Amino acid sequence: MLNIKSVCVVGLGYVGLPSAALMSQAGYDVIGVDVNADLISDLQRGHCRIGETAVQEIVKEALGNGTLRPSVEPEPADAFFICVPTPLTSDKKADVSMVKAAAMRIADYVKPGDMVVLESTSPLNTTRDIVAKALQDKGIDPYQDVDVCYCPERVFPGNTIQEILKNDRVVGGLTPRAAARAKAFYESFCEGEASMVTAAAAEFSKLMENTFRDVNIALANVFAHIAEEAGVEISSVIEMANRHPRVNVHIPGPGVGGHCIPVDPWFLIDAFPETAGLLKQARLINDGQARYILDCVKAEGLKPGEKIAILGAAYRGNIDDARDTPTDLLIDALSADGYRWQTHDPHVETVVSHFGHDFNLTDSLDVAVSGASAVIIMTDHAEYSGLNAEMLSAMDRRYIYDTRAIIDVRHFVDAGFSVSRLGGVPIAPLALL
Ligand code: SAJ
Repeated sequence: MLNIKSVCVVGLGYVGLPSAALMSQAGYDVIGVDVNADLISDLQRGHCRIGETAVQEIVKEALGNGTLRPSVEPEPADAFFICVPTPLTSDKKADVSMVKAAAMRIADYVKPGDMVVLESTSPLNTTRDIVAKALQDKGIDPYQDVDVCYCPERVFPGNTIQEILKNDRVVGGLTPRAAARAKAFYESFCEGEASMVTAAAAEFSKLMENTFRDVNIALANVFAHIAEEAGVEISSVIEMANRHPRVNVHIPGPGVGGHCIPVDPWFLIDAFPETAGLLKQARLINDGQARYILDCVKAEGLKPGEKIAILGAAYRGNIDDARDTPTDLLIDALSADGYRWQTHDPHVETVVSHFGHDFNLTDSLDVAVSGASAVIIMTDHAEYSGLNAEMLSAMDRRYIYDTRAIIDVRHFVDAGFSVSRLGGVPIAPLALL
């Protein structure tokens, strides 16, 4: 039934490239395709742009032994995988143009008996209305001639290889035969179990997973605001609440970044505007965190023109990924209110602002904090949990806002700093003795 020896993976980003390398490691003959000619020539020279060591190792091995061949042009294969981005347009709609372009490109190479799988996070019915349609337009019947599926990735950046190998998957077929074939394929190189559903159910499942997280993070952020108003420190309360066997309050923070969670709920909000009010509210709460934090900092008496040191450009801790980082929203708010800023990150080398701002990125903590009137900790990098007063001695004024609750508050208060923390500062003893 599987009948797959060669595969063509279109889109060699954070998901496509490691997936292609794992398929080649499992014995498939893989051609990896990307429209970015620079990326392809880097790969042809054996250079992998993804920083994760495990990804680098496996990609280099696959390139080295010739089982993964990078190219700007697709080739005939037994199975095709589309792993291209689906960003948001400026009016918060799904931009599926890259899925459409990829589907049209591979349609020239697909022959009867092949399998075509969409992995990109997509609005409901994209597999049917865009991928299957592109095949149909070339005279291929997507229900009879080939097997068409939607199979979303569930990768957590920073642990990509293990996540691809171990996580269960949802395989959504346009037909039961297509779902069964995709299940057999994924289970041939992944340890997780693949559940068979319709393509639309798999598309919905992916959007539901990330929306669940966004709404729960928004709830935690609202709890943090309430805690501040009520004068109760949030983290100890969350810890207590989570001892209930059916409660899992998430962690409040500076907002939600990354390429998926701040994006995917909009696919549902756009398609179901009347029904998805809660989802929109959650999005606005999470995107409003940066402004909320800056207003707290301003309430400490900081004047426009003063310098703020931002610690962290990555969207979460210990990764070099700064896509859709909440730091960009903070910088936009700082810029609107006339502050100066410098951003420190030990992992991130480059970052692109949605608003056209310069992050003023440095990997020197001294440079970042020198002359600053405030430090705002945005990312939970391990390096920041070890901060001490001496490391911030170049500041002009001793004030820290910790959005991630990771610094040793007692140490800084004893050293003469004033410290704010999202959800309140735990100065009083937590337990009643
Ligand atoms: N965050 C909080 N509080 C929390 C958890 C996260 O503020 O309690 C923030 C993080 O700091 C970060 C953002 O949310 O800015 C998103 O981070 P994340 O840890 O939720 O995960 P991502 O975006 O790196 O990966 C998510 C994962 N999806 C889910 O956990 C449902 C991953 O499995 C998906 O594969 C990935 O999105 C994706 O590609 O869709």
